[in-house]
Amino acid sequence: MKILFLEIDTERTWGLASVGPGYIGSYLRSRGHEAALLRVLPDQEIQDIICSIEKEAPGILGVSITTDQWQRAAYVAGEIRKHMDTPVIAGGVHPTFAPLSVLESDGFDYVCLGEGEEATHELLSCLEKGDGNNAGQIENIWVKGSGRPEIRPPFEPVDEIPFMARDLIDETHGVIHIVTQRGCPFPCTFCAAGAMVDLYKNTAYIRRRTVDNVLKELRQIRQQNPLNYVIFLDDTFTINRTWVQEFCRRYGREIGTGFSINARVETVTRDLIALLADAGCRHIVYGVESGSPRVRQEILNRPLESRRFIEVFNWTKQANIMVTANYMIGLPGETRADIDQTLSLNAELEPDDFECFVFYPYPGTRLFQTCRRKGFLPENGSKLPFNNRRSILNIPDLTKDDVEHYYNIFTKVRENAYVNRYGRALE
Ligand code: B12
Ligand code: SF4
Repeated sequence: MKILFLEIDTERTWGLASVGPGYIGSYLRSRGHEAALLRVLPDQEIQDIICSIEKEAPGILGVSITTDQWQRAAYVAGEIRKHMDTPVIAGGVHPTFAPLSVLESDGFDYVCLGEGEEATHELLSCLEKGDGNNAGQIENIWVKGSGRPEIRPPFEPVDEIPFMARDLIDETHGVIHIVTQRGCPFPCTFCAAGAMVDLYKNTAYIRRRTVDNVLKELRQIRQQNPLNYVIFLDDTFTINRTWVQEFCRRYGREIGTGFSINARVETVTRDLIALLADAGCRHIVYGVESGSPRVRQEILNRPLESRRFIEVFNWTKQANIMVTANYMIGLPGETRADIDQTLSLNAELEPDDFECFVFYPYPGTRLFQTCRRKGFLPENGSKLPFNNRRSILNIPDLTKDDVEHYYNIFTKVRENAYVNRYGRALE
């Protein structure tokens, strides 16, 4: 059977399509099915989308959905359903943690909770045999109108998951994206990665590929395509020091192409950063989140001294690695004074670049529950745009206008820093 994955672009078109379909498509192909990708552009007419789907003639449509993509995905799937009855399955973080709203929406027949490789394979095999009525027995697959399915154990051993199908994630210019682990062991209250671990009820979801397996994938890519730069997508690449040390020793020798990672300052040392630099690391993105120790400890569950960030940012710059900081504003319980501390910490850190996101409560996360319990979430919350620029929360001490005001300040600071550094305006 053929699955056509729809990548729903929102107002910002991410260079990379969702990685979930890259993995599922590859697994399905290894089991004799077909898989293709269709990018649905933000302003694309429905008729045009339908024509493209008809040309592909899939047996099923698959949509990977983050909360940012949800509203447009629901609209597009609803419109598609008016024209064709091809079954549609949704997966990814949003359907996993808000499955009922997805199943209540007209365009979706199935939701995949958690990992999708084996579950999607079993569903396609069932549909191919005309045995759709039995789909309700498949672990992880929630059929519209049926009860919640059981969750199967995570895929093991993780090295046996087929490498991602590159054509399904829309990579360009030889910039290669690699995932080396599934799950994250940290308990950050705002993040859906931790929620995935909760779904599996223990840490079994957290698995890392061997260094051997990761390098094998890179070598295989290099044989078939240009390999100009590697972006490791893992939320925290530096979780396991021994793994990273082995990786650095071998990557530098066997691959050597420049790469970037995401990290947390708690997980690195000066020596590890030097090793990463020697192996070819050019850029590290650190989640700083807030400059206020109180916010980090009480709201985000990331107790940490501010001086640790300063130290690690200095080590990173001294190793000639570009450094980006990620911040969040508009958190439940945050005050204007806290956000001022974030601005001050940014001035001290002097990152090469930073991103400031307005906080949105993602389903499945602890802060989502907090916002609901405290009445900060508006009734129509799930209908408001999730664009990480304007707050949707009704927080007594921090109004939406306050958050917008600070978002504009961060934007100005970023633009000015860019002009000072590069002598030209940020595009
Ligand atoms: C890589 C990554 C990206 C990549 C790719 C995104 C993607 N959807 O794959 C890029 C750079 C494009 C990206 C962008 C953004 N991201 Co991002 N990203 C990640 C990250 C760090 C890793 C994802 C990963 O490697 N997954 C590995 C694969 C194997 O796991 P998976 O994606 O869960 O897929 C499995 C299952 O979910 C399921 N599945 C997935 N899709 C489908 C589809 C079907 C049909 C089926 C059946 C099953 C299925 O099967 C897959 C294989 O087992 C996650 C954190 C995390 N650990 O999930 C955040 C995360 C997904 N991102 C997040 C966010 C918020 C964003 C951004 C808004 C930027 C930002 N402000 O941080 C944008 C929005 C992108 C968009 N299009 O809307 C949030 C999403 C929360 C939410 N509820 O929406 C996450 C969870 C981090 C967080 N802060 O909580 N991101
Ligand atoms: S924010 Fe980063 S470190 Fe924290 S749980 Fe999410 S992925 Fe892990």
